[in-house]
Amino acid sequence: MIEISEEVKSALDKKESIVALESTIITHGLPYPKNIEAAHLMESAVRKEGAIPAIVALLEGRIKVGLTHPELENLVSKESEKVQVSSLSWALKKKLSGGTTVSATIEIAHRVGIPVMATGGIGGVHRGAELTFDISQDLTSMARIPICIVSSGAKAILDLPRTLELLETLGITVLGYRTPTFPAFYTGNSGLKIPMVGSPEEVAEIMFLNWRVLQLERAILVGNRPPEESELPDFYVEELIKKALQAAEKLQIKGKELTPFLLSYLEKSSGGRTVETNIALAQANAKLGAKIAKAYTRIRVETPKI
Ligand code: PSU
Ligand code: MN
Repeated sequence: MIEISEEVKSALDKKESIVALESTIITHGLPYPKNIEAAHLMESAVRKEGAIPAIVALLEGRIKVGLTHPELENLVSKESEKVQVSSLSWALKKKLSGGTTVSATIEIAHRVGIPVMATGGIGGVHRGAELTFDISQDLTSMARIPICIVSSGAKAILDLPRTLELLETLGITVLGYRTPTFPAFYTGNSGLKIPMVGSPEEVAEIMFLNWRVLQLERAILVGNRPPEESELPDFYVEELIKKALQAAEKLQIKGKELTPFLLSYLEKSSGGRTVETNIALAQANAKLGAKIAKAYTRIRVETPKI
């Protein structure tokens, strides 16, 4: 069912380092044509570190790992679905095209043997989830898929303290990359303390310990602060988020439409500033993902038996 591009296939055969990239950020998270630019920037960030990028997406009912540039153009040029793991089989049956969320992407990437995925910010517990029960499938997939996810924490539109609590409940290892607190997507510091690591090698060793030694079948989340120069002031972001949430409530936006609606509202109300930050951090996460993938490849080569 999974079609792997020639480049990614050859990288898998040669045991080279690969970074999976989710595609809902492209189809639903960022506006056209910035979304294509962002995809290219993420891919080149991975390549610059000497790893191979693999955008995962659905094209006319086929699961693709490693979109070619014409396929990427094809994906963004038409109506596309937001495909979570729960709607994957339905989307395949209906021969749809769509962006795969973190949840669907990690299930696919893990199946083909890619140990690292990068995105902007994972989904999590929405604000007001005690009433709506809106909690992202990203978390439940992370609780069962052993893959390293590099992100700038969870998206700021969410309830970050509750998201972190749920990550803990699910037994997901959360690490701050050179930071002692959970990043808050558009800003670097949520004030929520997490364990810190200092290098890609250290992350790779923890991946090895979790999966190969302790046999824990769960994701590892590496929180990477957004680049300092692209951070937005937190009071400014918070004001915009409150307005976005009010608008969503008024328009009765729910379920999987909520996150894309909020992100697009923030883009418009900030005059595009949130999109610039989102692209900058996604690029930085792709770069760190590549460094981690390379460090993990080195460990795997050094200990071939395990
Ligand atoms: N990171 C971004 N922008 C995005 C996403 C991540 O910078 O749009 C996407 C991912 O695909 C993630 C999804 O899985 O948002 C979460 O959606 P939801 O809250 O509906 O689970
Ligand atoms: Mn949801």
